[in-house]
Amino acid sequence: MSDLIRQNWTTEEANALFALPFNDLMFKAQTIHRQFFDPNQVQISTLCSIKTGACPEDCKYCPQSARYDTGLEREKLMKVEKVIDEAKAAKASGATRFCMGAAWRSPKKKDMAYVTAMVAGVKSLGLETCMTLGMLDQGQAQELSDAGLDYYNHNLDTSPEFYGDIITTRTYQDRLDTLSNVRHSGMKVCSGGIVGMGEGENDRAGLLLQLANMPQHPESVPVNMLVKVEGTPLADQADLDPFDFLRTVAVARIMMPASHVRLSAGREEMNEQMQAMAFMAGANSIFYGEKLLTTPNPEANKDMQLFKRLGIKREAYEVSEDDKTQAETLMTAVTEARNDQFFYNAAK
Ligand code: SAM
Ligand code: DTB
Ligand code: SF4
Repeated sequence: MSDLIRQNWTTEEANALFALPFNDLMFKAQTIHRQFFDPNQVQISTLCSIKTGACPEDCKYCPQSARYDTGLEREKLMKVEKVIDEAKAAKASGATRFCMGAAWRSPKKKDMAYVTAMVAGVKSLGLETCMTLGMLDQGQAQELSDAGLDYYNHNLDTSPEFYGDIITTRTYQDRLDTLSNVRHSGMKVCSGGIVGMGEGENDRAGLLLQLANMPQHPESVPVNMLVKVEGTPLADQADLDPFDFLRTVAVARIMMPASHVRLSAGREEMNEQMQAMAFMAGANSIFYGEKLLTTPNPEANKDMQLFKRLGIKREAYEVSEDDKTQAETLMTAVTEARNDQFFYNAAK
């Protein structure tokens, strides 16, 4: 394994990377990027909110928390059939991964049958699957892994030091425990954070240190720029200097050289030059499609035009025949085991 991939980063090293002159940092990030990836390929994932709003947690950035009046219309868990239709549309527009998100603290026992049916259904279309459902215990992580879920997204969001300013209803350790359960279940880990919440550069370094010093780096690292939503406590947060966002992407690339770094929420507020610079800094994944979970994202054809202008190709994904057969078998088992009422009617 390359000696560039390591888990013993120090605070001083992370701070020193952030302190590099911008051009030196960009050059270093791009140089490392080219040793691990084709610099002209970007992976694309489409998000789908399978359960929207009314979340009991108090994450200060989030439009879906029941504690803030953001005018968001709450929706119950989506029907399995509808989720599969959305996944078909995402596939037709060119996405290779379908990421399903629920505004839950953690899934309830009764939810598991529905979400595992969604995994099997989406996977049998030949898409990679990802879910973000809140905290998981070891049993729930195993159930999702056994259903064929490829990735689980659970963000650390920020540094341990700044975390308490943003969320009080679950601890940093709770998040680390979920990530450890996901890793042990055999699923791939997707974990990153949000910048622009009023944190300092040391907090951005602190977040990346946590991620890069895990026993194994997350395969996927989303770097979100805060989407300021009216009604949330962070609605009036001052803008982050765009160069500080780009520095965070570059340092993520350097500290986790083989991980996909995702240019995530916040692209709607970025111009195309800034997005191009993020790809130069080592970002090689985006959320694709008009909507994130509840807020707008650039239109799909605008992204395709940008890719064309930059000579960027979508990263291909081929589902293995074994995986496809397993998903189809699971789908048959799920549909046979449950009557149509269960499968096709809206879940409670
Ligand atoms: N409820 C689950 C949880 O929090 O684990 C899953 C969904 S939650 C919306 C997933 C992630 O979206 C959060 O961890 C956060 O990093 C990101 N997010 C939510 N609201 C955001 C916002 N306004 N701007 C940027 N990122 C946001
Ligand atoms: C992640 O890191 N960002 C995505 C995904 N994981 C689930 C979510 C972004 C949400 C932005 C606010 C919204 O649309 O509700
Ligand atoms: Fe709930 Fe997730 Fe939003 Fe936090 S980020 S309020 S847990 S939906």
